Amino acid sequence: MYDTTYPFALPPLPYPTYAALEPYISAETLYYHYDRLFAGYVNNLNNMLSSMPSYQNLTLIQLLSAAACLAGPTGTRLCNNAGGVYNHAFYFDGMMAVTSQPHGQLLHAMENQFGSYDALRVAFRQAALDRFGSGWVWLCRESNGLLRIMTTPYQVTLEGTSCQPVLLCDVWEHAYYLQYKNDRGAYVDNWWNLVDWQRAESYYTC
Ligand code: MN3
Repeated sequence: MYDTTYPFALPPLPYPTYAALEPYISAETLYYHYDRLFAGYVNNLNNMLSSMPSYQNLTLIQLLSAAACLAGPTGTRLCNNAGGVYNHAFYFDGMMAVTSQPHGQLLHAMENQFGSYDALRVAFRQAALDRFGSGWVWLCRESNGLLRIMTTPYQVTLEGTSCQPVLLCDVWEHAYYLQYKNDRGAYVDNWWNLVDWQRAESYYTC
């Protein structure tokens, strides 16, 4: 949905059922996260743009750039809502109901830079725990081809940076609290079972 324009539509759930990601993400968590939180960002963005006709022909990616140039509360709201839609779309698209393993050039890069896939997960988990409050943990590719783990607060994206997103984990409490309570680390550890490595590889190599 990154290249679509106003009015934005909530994409169909990219899994067969709300229970498809269990036991790693419960049906209740997924339902509230997708149908309430993600849908809420889509609705808020559409409501905001309904009175901003000059922005209605911009894609989601273009809106993020435009938001960065808009000063004041309107820029902040546009950044929060467009970022919330972009980040949730990337997060949900990046998971699937079948467990797979990293492979190809992405696995090779992980092993070269971090020593192993396991070592990368340790570093990623630490980054997730170090992200104070609400935010996101990214595995991204720098312009020189190197992998990097980054975190962003609130609904900040990587647009405007030199990093190409490869993987994205939502570490806002709403992503795990119903099931994991305050144990963000356990949620992140289990989240790896849901990563769509085919998609991650395609983002890494594109
Ligand atoms: Mn979320």
